[in-house]
Amino acid sequence: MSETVAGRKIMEQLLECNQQHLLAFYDELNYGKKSQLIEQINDLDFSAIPGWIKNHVKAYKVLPIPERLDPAPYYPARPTADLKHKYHEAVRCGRQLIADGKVAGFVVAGGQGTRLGFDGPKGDYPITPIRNKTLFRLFAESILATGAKYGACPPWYIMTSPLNHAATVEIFKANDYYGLDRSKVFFFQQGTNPNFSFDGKILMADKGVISTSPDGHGGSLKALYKSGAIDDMKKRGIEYISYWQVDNPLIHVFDPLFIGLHAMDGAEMSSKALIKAHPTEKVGNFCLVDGRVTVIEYSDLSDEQAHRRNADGSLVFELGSIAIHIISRTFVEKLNVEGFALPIHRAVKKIPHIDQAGRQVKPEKPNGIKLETFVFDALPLAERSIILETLREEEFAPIKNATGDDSPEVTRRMMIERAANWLEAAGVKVPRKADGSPDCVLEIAPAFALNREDVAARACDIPVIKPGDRLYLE
Ligand code: UD2
Repeated sequence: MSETVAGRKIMEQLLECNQQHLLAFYDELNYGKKSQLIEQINDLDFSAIPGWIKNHVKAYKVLPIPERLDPAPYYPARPTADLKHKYHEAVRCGRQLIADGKVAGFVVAGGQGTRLGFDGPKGDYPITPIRNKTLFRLFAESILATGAKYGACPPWYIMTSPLNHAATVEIFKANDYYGLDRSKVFFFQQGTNPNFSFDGKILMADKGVISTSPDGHGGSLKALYKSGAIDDMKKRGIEYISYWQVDNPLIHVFDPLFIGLHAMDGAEMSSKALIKAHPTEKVGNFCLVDGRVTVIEYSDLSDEQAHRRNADGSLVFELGSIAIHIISRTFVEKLNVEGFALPIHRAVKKIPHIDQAGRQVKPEKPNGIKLETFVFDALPLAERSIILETLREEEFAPIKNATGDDSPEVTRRMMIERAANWLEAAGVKVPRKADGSPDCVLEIAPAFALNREDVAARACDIPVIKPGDRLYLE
């Protein structure tokens, strides 16, 4: 291997980073496996590896928390009197942008979903309360319904990772793309980072395979560009990217108000936020640092900061990040053309690998480090960024765990509750139990309504609901 010029260069790079063990079993590999391993090694970012090992693997360099943190300003979920006109205009603007084909959907679906314990891409998880539609189907139907409502069906970009790319594409094919025009569905894979042992060695998954993990949802900002998705958007005239996570079925995939406020304010990357349920809720906190919107992890906020209150009793840092964004296409282009790097976050994990003798090891306790970047860390890079408050019951019920908090059971309950709220707002009587929860199972298909206003417009199509009924509206 070291006899060719290319081989010598690889050896030198590995030696410089102290990673020559990656070739320990090279001579035992067949030709195909040898070239796959060399390809993987060539993909490693040798300029970054020494810094990662020093700052994030062997030691943990805590990112400095700025001395001065201010609460980030935001648009409230319900407009104050002075904002009513602006919200009205923003909705009009957002609707026009969707109708003009300027907005694309973008879901990040490259994660492993280990906590849910579901075998397969999370987007294939069946979730709706009556029809058991999967997350992917629900999003696809929402996109189709948007097309029907505004006369222009937005394209959909789906980020996968090497862990689930083939399976995801197969699911779409098997479901005939859920009725979407397949030329408007664009899959691309995010990048990966190597996994490290605590002593700074890259782990091997097998004799010819480096152990890697997806590079975090922050990797989407590079992958959008590298994959050609941004070029594709440009050709289609897309200006705004509506970003959401695969685990949240309550998402309003294209919210005219949010899109309109972002566009009217000339923002580059914007976010939706929730008022936190309690001071130390485990979500990122929207703060203002040097005038720029920044998300500070819950674990990085001091106890005093987390509990600090305003005179009216509200929390000073009350806004939690829920991973819903509008991103201007030109912002992603600018970041990539200028060259950018997001801060690295480390996660201590159990990582299966082979040992020095080539034996498979399935660790019982954490044995290594995965490195990721987070998409919200791009917010301070934006010249302008707005935040719009949304309501938990209206738009946030992620599926993270098999049971308990953020489980499918809770999500389904919230889907029924939201449907009940929308129906009641339209004047429909919904039977409720003594504890206030709906005494019926409800599912509103996106084709019937995308939001409460759509329900109101179709109130006369809704039958009388009796206790114990199961009602599917489509
Ligand atoms: C994330 C946020 C948290 C809150 C929450 C809302 C972080 C660190 N925290 O928590 O503040 O907003 O979401 O639900 O992000 N994904 C990829 N590639 C990756 C990793 C993740 O596509 O390499 C996708 C994944 O498929 C999912 C989303 O990103 O759609 C969130 O991933 P997660 O479940 O790891 O995020 P979580 O729960 O730590």
